[in-house]
Formats: sequence, C-alpha cells, structure tokens
Amino acid sequence: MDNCIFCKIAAKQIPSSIVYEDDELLAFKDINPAAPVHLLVIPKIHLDTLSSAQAEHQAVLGKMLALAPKLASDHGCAPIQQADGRYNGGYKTLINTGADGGQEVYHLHMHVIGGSQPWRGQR
Ligand code: DGP
Repeated sequence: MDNCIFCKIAAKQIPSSIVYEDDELLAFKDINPAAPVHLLVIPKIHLDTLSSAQAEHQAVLGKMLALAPKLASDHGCAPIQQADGRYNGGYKTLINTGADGGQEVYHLHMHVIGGSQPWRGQR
C-alpha cells in the first residue's frame, strides 16, 4: 500500500533490522524499543488493523502468534520454569488496535517485548 511505512519495510524499500522472514511474515526490531527485546511481527499483506482481518486471514494471524515463542527463544526471553514450578523470564505480546488502542502505525503488527518488565504496575 502506498505511504505505509511497514509495507515499505516489507518491500525492503526502507531499512530495518530484520530478525525473521518467510513468505507471509516479517519480524524486525522496533525503532523505539520499550525493553531490551522489542520486536514487531507483521504480515506482508497490508491490513490496517486487527479489526480489518477477515476469515481468510485466520491462518496468517495464527502464524503471527505462533512466531512469538520462537522469536522470544531466539532473543533469550523464553519463560523458564524453575524447580519450584514458578517461571522466570518471559515476554509480552501486544496488538494495539485503533486510536483508543494506542495504534500509531496502521499496518497490523504484533509487538514482542521482553528482557525486562517495563509494563509492571500497568495493566
Ligand atoms: P503501535 O503503537 O502499536 O502502532 O506501535 C508502532 C511501533 O512501530 C512503535 O513502537 C515504533 C515502531 N516504528 C514506527 N516506525 C518505525 C520504523 O520506521 N521502523 C521500525 N523498525 N519501527 C518503527
């Protein structure tokens, strides 16, 4: 889509720090990281928001979610269960949707945020 920054990143028309790519998805480092690990996962097809997705997009939405554990593992923030059963580490997945959802870039993207807990104390 014209004038979509994430479409331009997907098309390699503007640079980004790519950490994963396949036929349908791209993952790259957020330009303004909120934590030591802050990645964005996008579908290569343009969807404005999560609410723009239709039934035909279920598979790509599933792929986006399923990619998060691999990215977290690759970047050292997979949750690790301790002997007492509690978990250390971990990460947050987040899809901001629309103005009230805090969405700034109108190309569907999922944040994968880990390596610290900047959201502690927030919802
Ligand atoms: P959101 O509020 O969910 O729409 O977050 C958009 C995120 O996109 C924000 O954390 C900053 C990031 N971002 C915006 N422009 C660029 C860019 O040109 N390159 C990269 N790597 N990230 C960007």
